[in-house]
Amino acid sequence: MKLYYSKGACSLSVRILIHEMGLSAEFESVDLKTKKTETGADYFQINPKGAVPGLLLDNNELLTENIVIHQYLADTHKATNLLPAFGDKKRYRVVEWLSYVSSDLHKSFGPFFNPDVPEEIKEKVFKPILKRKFSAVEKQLQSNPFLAGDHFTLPDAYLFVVLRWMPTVAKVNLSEFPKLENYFSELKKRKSVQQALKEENLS
Ligand SMILES: N[C@@H](CCC(=O)N[C@@H](CS)C(=O)NCC(=O)O)C(=O)O
Repeated sequence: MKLYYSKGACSLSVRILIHEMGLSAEFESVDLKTKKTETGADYFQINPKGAVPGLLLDNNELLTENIVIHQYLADTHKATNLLPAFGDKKRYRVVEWLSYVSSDLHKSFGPFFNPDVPEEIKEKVFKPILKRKFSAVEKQLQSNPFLAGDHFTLPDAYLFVVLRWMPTVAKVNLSEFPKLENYFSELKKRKSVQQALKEENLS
């Protein structure tokens, strides 16, 4: 399989999970501005949505959408530590958080990635929304070491990526969220996370 990714983008969560599961994969970077891949291919021809991640399967099908790729990888490799099996009620807690990270946390960064949104609007309108969304996660981490309970599951890989954007993209200091700050520094020590960061030349 091959992961189409962009440095530091949400596709980093898939790379973390690939290493978490000990899978082998090829990686091809995509310039999200020009929509060209590192081999010069037109990414729109590969993925009409133009977004990463895109996971090219061995049968040449392309799978898109973070939360679908996450579940596909865990299910097809029976990684029930990352995503409990069908029938296990805990599965829905994992998917619940996965959905929250994707649709609430990730998407709240949209205005901060957009250079056309004035700084004042970012500060006054979008930053409070972002902080409120992260406050719910801070609360969850007060009684749980990981998002869905006592061990690392799929949404933790995704949360790690969006937490990286807090100071760099949204200019929010993580010290405002002590549990999240501690969680983030613990995740940075994880082997899969370190390997993924190293491969994308990120600190
Ligand atoms: N709905 C997609 C969105 C993924 C997404 O927002 N990817 C960003 C990078 S973090 C991207 O490729 N943006 C460029 C674009 O959409 O043109 C998913 O959940 O996987």
